Amino acid sequence: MGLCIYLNGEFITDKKLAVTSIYDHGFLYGDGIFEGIRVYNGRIFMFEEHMKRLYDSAKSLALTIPMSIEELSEITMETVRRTGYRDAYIRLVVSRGEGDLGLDPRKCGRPSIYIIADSIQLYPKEKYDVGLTIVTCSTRRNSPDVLCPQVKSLNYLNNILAKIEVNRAGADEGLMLNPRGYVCEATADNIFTIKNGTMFTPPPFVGVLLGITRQCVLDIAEKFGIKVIERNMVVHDVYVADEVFLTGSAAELIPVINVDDRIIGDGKPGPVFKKLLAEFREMTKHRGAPVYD
Ligand code: PXG
Repeated sequence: MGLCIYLNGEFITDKKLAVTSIYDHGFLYGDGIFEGIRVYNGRIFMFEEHMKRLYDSAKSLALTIPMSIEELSEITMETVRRTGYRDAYIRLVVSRGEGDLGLDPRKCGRPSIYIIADSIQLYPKEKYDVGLTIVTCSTRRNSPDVLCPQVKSLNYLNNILAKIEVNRAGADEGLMLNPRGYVCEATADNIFTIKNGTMFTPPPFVGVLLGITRQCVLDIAEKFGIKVIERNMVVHDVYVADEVFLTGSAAELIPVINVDDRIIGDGKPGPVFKKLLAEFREMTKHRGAPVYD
């Protein structure tokens, strides 16, 4: 029991043996897609949503995943089952496959499927208690008319460039804007603000990935009767918010207490955030597709 990797038909438990062709266009051109999925308490959280998003990303790239969503879901299940882990992180990658040194995807035979089921690297607990310091990055988020952010592609270069800025600034995370300067999201997380009890988050068309955790938060807010407005925001709106937090499959809900040296609220994770996080954690305990009998 331990890490398990599915690689084009084989289950591999030794990381060193999980190797692929350097002619894979996923490697040569970032031509492929991925999902990052959590397993909580023996259940794959929001599994159907992640699988649907994967197949939508594939469709957008005219990449035909060589099996049905049901088959790939079952193989993903089996990969997790073989780890024996009750809490895990799944990285599901589909690339265009092995081709030649030209761009032409027709030269690639069959798309490659890689599933990594590994133990989860949690964010340090104190980050949830103390909150993150973030900075606005000069690297802009992809424009939807260039590469739609709904496609969770293997090309994350803008986000990586933003992360390099974050590291240079000694911050925890970065705020990415769209080419017009509207707030989009962090480098791999969506953003929410709270002002006078109302919750705000950037709308889809501004150029954000419609995160699955983002949708969970919208659902929880509805359940609690919290008013939510999806609208364009500028950095000023973030600076003057009462609360700011990020959401993502890996980060879950994580508070932000400093943005470009502006202290958010009283500099501590706020009450709305705490309430939402508690409900989210509750949700992860019993929701999801069971891996084990
Ligand atoms: N925005 C972007 C750009 C993302 O890549 C999210 C928001 C949050 O989406 P979900 O569906 O996870 O709530 C993502 C998440 C990781 C990892 O290690 C995750 C992402 C990208 C890179 C790494 O978990 N995507």
